[in-house]
Amino acid sequence: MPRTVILGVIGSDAHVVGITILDQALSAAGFDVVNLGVQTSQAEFVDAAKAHDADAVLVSSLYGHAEQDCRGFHDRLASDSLDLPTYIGGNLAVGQDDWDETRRRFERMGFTRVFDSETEPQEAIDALCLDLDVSATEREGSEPQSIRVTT
Ligand code: B12
Repeated sequence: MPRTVILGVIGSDAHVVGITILDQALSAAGFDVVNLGVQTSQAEFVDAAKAHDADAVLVSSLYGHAEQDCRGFHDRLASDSLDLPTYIGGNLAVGQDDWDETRRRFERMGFTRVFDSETEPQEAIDALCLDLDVSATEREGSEPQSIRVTT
């Protein structure tokens, strides 16, 4: 059965290229992707997860305000009884900082997995397959994704 993932860029962030690539890669790998696009509020993520009976929520943030945009996000999910893996990825802090500390900060906020801006789509696909118990048979036919844009 296809797994449904909610994907979007949180807050006032308008960087669209990353989620477009993730959407294409996840769709090609057999996931049903509900792409909420850019400038998505916490409420829109939660409502979409509920409406689509989602299996996972993938949050993207590039502009450096992820921490403030995600504050209270997991409380909202919990208050709607949504217990599902949540991933966040992108440029999660302002400027250069210690990645391990950034990762730990977002894990403490409740995210299941935290990805940096060097993440290849295949890493997210592999993690989803693991976290959602997608069997090898179900994965057959989905080619490894090597889509990459260098800026
Ligand atoms: C293009 C761009 C823009 C364009 C965006 C156009 C558009 N509609 O998309 C414009 C010019 C509008 C823009 C504006 C701004 N930008 Co800009 N922008 C970039 C730039 C050059 C490229 C981003 C991009 O498209 N990358 C290509 C895609 C493929 O990569 P990606 O987005 O990183 O996504 C990949 C990974 O991060 C990862 N990923 C991303 N999300 C997720 C989520 C999950 C769950 C997973 C698993 C993985 C994952 O997978 C993706 C695919 O491989 C980056 C610098 C850079 N080289 O990254 C700056 C950058 C992101 N921008 C930056 C800034 C500061 C801004 C502005 C605030 C500038 C300003 N003062 O106005 C505004 C914000 C406007 C807004 N409201 O969002 C900073 C952010 C700094 C920070 N975080 O510390 C950067 C890093 C530039 C810099 N070095 O300072 N920007």
